[in-house]
Amino acid sequence: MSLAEHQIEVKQQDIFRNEYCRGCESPKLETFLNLGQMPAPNRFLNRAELDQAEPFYPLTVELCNECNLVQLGHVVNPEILFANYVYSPAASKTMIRHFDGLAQIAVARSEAQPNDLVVVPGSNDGTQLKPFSRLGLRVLGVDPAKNLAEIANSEGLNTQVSLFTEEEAKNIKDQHGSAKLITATNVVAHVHDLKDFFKGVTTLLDKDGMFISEFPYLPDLIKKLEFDTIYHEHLTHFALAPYQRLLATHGLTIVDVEKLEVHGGSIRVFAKPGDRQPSGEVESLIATEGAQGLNNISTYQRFSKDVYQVGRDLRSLLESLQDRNYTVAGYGASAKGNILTNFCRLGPEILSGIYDSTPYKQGKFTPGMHLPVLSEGSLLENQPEFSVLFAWNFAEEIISKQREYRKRGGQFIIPIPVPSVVKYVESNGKDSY
Ligand code: DWN
Repeated sequence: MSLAEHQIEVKQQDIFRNEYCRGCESPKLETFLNLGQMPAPNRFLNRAELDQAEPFYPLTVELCNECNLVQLGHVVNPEILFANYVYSPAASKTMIRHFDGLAQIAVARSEAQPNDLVVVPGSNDGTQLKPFSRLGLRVLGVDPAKNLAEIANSEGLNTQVSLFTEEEAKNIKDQHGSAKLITATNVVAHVHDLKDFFKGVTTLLDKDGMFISEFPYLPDLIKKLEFDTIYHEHLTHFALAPYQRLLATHGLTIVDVEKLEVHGGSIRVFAKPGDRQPSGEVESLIATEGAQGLNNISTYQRFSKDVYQVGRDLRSLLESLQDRNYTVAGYGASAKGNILTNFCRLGPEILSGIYDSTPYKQGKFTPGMHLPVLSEGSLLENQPEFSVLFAWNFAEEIISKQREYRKRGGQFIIPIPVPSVVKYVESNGKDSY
């Protein structure tokens, strides 16, 4: 079946063209990258669905020439993307540790007291709620994914099934009072109607409360060519300057910012209602962004050229291994992996399958390329000579965990920014690479 035959006519209500900047509402949007037609990145298929047509959506990226916000050119209906959601941060010890640390810092910085309310939009399966609950706060999760909210509620982590909107914020405030703390990690980038979202934040947040948000940091994406993190769930890719401007329109001041390693480089932004003095870190990060040319379309045009080169380099590396009759698999059936495999057309003729720890994904097939998702446990049984790390953000955790695979000769490949076989040294029992 050709790709064209494969793609069903996308229904009008499933996608629309983003005509105005979702930060400043300017119409001056300029497309700088086109990743082609892409399936929803987390829409894994059962075997019975493989011969059914599959929706693909245009994936283009634009720069607002007014406020320099980077955003997708099309919005896919969030119902399609998030109603039954398979991403769970609990799949990684790295993320569990990360959210424990966030809770400690958030409580310290907001001076939240036991029994104060913390609300977590995009609370997923409750992994982010647990540490706040252990610290004695009243927790409330808000997430549109019914399947994930059920997991959180089954563990006594109060979660409502909805998007976080101004209306929901009013209902929450009526029922639970104002929130001392609102934390949104890997959420703000997923929201189309940011005005409604931030009206919700300012409605619900206590006048002396704190709003803490975390998201992948655009300068890292550009610098490390992390184009596989561009997909329909991520409507916006924030640098600090346009984010500061967006929050200011809602009466929120960014008082501090922290750079993070997670997800290929993120930032943690601390904001409070009203006029406040930003820290020196806020000012210096914004100055650095200007120096990196993030307000200049030529920076993004160069990025786009580099993206296509990386795609070609990855495909030719894998084809060269295939020509030498090596078996090559993928490791980590991540959303970004589904972007890479579709962008580079890496189908079952190149990859033998993708190993993954997520029970829900195992036995299914990846969107678009229909690669079988295999259990992590079967890696040693099958012992592919090479495994492409599509979960490169967890490279250390995965490479350390798969010591026996490596001892038997298995090698990992990091796909971006330079597709390469990972060379690691074992010294005094510790692997480093
Ligand atoms: O913003 C988002 C980021 C935070 O997470 C979401 N919109 C979607 C999601 O993106 P992703 O699917 O690329 O996320 P991950 O967590 O990077 O995906 C990692 C994949 O690797 C998961 O399917 C789990 C798997 N994994 C594994 O098989 N063995 C992960 C670890 C740590 C492992 O040891």
